[in-house]
Amino acid sequence: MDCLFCKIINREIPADIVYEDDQVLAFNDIDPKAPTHMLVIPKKHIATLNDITEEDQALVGRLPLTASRLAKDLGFAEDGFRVVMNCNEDGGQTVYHIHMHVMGGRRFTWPAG
Ligand code: DGP
Repeated sequence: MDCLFCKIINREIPADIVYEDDQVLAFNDIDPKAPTHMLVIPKKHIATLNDITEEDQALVGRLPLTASRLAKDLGFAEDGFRVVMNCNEDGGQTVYHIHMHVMGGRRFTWPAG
């Protein structure tokens, strides 16, 4: 499958991996928008948020669970952090394998641009 993030999962492309279990992978974003900027992805290929099915509920639930665990481990959970999931073109999605951006280490503004 010609998917960048599947290639990272399969170690065909290198990445700075910060967490892995049997269902999810987390690695540092190549173009960070905060002092810490990680991506948490399911190992199952799901192209967009629109493609999530009922059977994916537990798997997708692991994304915010992993995000908050990483934020706690890295020490910015209490100060706060930002998670983002972009969907399709208007949402700003550029890689079509769902991913949760996890950004911390600075104060964010709202609304997002
Ligand atoms: P989005 O625009 O929401 O689809 O975010 C895709 C993110 O993926 C973007 O912040 C940059 C990141 N990214 C793209 N290519 C690579 C790569 O090869 N390695 C890593 N670590 N991150 C990547």
